[in-house]
Amino acid sequence: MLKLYGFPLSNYFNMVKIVLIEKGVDYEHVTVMPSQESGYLSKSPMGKVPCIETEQGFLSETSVIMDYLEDATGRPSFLPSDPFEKARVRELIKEMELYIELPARTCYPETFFGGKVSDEVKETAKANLEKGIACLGRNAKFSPYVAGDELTYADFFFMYSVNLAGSVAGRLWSLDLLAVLPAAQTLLKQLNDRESAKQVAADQKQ
Ligand SMILES: N[C@@H](CCC(=O)N[C@@H](CS)C(=O)NCC(=O)O)C(=O)O
Repeated sequence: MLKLYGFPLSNYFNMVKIVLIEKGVDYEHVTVMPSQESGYLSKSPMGKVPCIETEQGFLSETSVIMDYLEDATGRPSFLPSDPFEKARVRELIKEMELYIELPARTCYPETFFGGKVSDEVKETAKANLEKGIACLGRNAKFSPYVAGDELTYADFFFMYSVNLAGSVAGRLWSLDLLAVLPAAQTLLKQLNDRESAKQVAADQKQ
């Protein structure tokens, strides 16, 4: 059986977990924290979570795991069959990761973990986040889903990444990051209403 390594407070872990739930794939959860110990680095080369263990070996990097699950498991599919539309989904995921998730992440220590982040880092993060959200606004469709009328991996990435970026902006700068994207707010609510999302949220709460 496929094993999913990670912990329920990790947003990346939850992106993979919701895909497994939505696809009805049986899996075993192995609770691990990110680690630089050699035992874990042999599974996840950067020591990050999540990673998965398949019959052939380990895989890490969330978007890569999503692609693997798409190819290795049955329906439902969360990628369009048309090559261009498929690439568009991957483009949206890459943009969300590079230009929203990663800038927001530089402020996670102060936002979520009681730490302190320098004003310089915060200013850079704020400027980059605003650019990243503008990029999403230009490139995503939100009609109603991120890439158009079908639920795709971009939605699973969006719901667990952009929501935390929103928390960063709200807590650090009293800024409503999604104010400029009302359709994104509607979609976030809609995605969070899915049974799979409720299960992820319940496990997170525990
Ligand atoms: N690019 C990785 C990022 C995963 C990631 O950053 N996970 C966090 C937990 S949410 C982590 O392991 N952080 C520990 C670290 O960066 O060393 C992916 O797509 O899976």
